[in-house]
Parts: sequence; C-alpha cells; structure tokens
Amino acid sequence: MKVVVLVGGVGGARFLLGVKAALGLPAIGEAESSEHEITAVVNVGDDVWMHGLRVCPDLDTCMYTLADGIDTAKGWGRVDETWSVKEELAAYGAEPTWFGLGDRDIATHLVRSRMLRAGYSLSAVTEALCDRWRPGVRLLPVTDDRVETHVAIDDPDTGESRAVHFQEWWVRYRSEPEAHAIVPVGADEAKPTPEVLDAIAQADVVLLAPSNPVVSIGTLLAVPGFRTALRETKAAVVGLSPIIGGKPLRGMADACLSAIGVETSAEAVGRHYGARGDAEGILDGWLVHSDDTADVPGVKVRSVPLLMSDVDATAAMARAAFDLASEKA
Ligand code: FO1
Repeated sequence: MKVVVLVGGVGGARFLLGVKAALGLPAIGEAESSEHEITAVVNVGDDVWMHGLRVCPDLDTCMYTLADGIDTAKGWGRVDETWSVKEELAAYGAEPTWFGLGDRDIATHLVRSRMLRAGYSLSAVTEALCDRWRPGVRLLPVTDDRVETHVAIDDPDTGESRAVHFQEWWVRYRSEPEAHAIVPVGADEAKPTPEVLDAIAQADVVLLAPSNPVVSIGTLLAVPGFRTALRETKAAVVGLSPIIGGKPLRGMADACLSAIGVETSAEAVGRHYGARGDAEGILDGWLVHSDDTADVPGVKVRSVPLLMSDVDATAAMARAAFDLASEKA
C-alpha cells in the first residue's frame, strides 16, 4: 500500500512510528523489504537560519524520531546531546541565546547548510541526511522554496506590534504573547515539489497526522497547488484530530486556532479542513477521540482513542484511519 502522511513536528513524528507499526514494519529504522511505501510530506514553515546554519525542526524531528536519534524527553534535538558550542556562543554574546543548538545537532545543520549553499535543493539535502539515518519513511519537504511562518505579536517588552519568526514566538516567548496573525511568508511564491505531487497522486491513502492545524498542516495547505492535489487524488484522505476533549494534547494549537478564528474543538478543526465534496475541502474521513463527537457535513466521522501513549496505541489509531479510508472506496 502507498501511504502519504502530512506531518509537522513532534506529533507528526510520533504518528509516523505508529503508521509503520500498523503496516507491520519496524517502528524504528528501515525494513529489508516491504510492499508498503510510506511517504511523509513535512512542514517547512518552522525552518530558520540560526548562527548562519539552516535549521529544519520538523524534518529533523521526523528523521531523528524514526531512527531513534531523538531526545524523547524533549521531542526535538538529539539524544545524548552536549551543548559546548551553545555555551561558547553565549560567552561571545552571540544572539539568539534562547534557541538551543546541540553539538550533535549542529553537524546536521552544517551538512545541510553546506549543501544548500552548493545549490542542492532541500529535498536533495534531506535525502542525503536520510541516507545516514534510514528512517524507513521517505521524508519530503512540501516545497524546496522558502516558506517561513511569522507571527504578529505585541512585543512583550515594548508593547509595539511586530512580526517575529515562529521560533521566536514559540521558543523565546513560549507562545504566550497573543498571536494577532500567523503568516506563512513566501507561500504565495512557493510550489509543491514534483515528488510531493507525484506521491499524492499515486497514493492509496493520505493521512493528516494529528499535527498543528495552523502552523503545520495549515502551512502545507498554504502552498499553492497542494490543496488541489489532495482534492484530485484517487486516494481516500483521512485526518486525525489534534484536539482531544476541547484542548490540544501538546504544543500550542489552541493559541494558533484562535489566531485564525477557529474554535478549539475536534468538530471545528474537521470543518476547517472541510469535505472533499465542498468547494475547498480535503477530507473524506475524520477521526476524533473516543470522548469527542463531531458533525462534519460530507465527512465520515469515527470516535476512537487518539492518545499516542505508545507505539501500539498509535498503531491502533493508524489502523482505524486505514479502516475509515477503506470505507470510502
Ligand atoms: N524548542 C524549544 O523549546 N527550545 C529550543 O531551544 C529548541 C531548539 C531547537 C533546535 C533544533 C530543532 O530542530 C528544534 C528545536 N526546538 C526547540 C523545537 C522546535 O522549536 C519545535 O520542535 C518545532 O519548531 C515545532 O514543531
């Protein structure tokens, strides 16, 4: 089976572990051979230049998580990490000091930045990095063009309104300042890569991971042509709600949803994505948590446990999504 999964960072990476397990593949690493193909289309809006290095948090979180290189406590960065370079940068007063780049993680950014400067696309860079890590899932950035999520806030120190990179809002300010607007800068001029469009067109099933509907899934949908590809594929498109019992499991989906005027509920997010039978919608099916209900016109809704407490629980979620997808046929 050809499965395409739309993902952001931590939640998306954890979900991919379950998708692999649901297909009988080892959650970590690469199987010798399999008749299944899993492709992750990954958000690039969190990507950022830091100290002259290109950091791609969602791509790296997926790569490290699927190859057991991740710091599972933090959900990002490398396990067994050291911070000598970070300490030296701070000693120089080199800003930003609020963004932690670990010594092992820096090697990834050095290889990526050198390849990007040599003219390689982000897709080619990601393929090269995955040649070492072998995540067992093909990781595709949604676009090779520059798309960066910026957030309009009132500066906590001066009160004046300004736009900050998503990482400053999320890491420096802990997403506390109200987000007046969240903008995927560059999306209008970006296009999905041919590999992404081909994967969606060839897919048997497309799943929306329980990632942030605004800054992760929303950024994918903001790339012109991506939404159309989802509406035109023969594959069934099934999403999993990131909102459980009226609140997000982790991260800041509620702060982001309020910024775009969407209520923080499984039903509201499902309606936000919309039914493929509608003018703009993308969903055939929508999985909500066992205690939630949702009426999403034109979309088949099922209630199943959506807590990714371990790989087996996540695999059960993926199987439920495959079952719902097969009902569409
Ligand atoms: N998150 C933090 O809360 N603090 C950090 O210092 C930090 C550094 C960092 C470095 C590399 C990387 O790939 C991710 C990093 N993150 C950090 C997480 C990152 O902000 C989020 O994982 C994503 O952008 C949201 O999914």
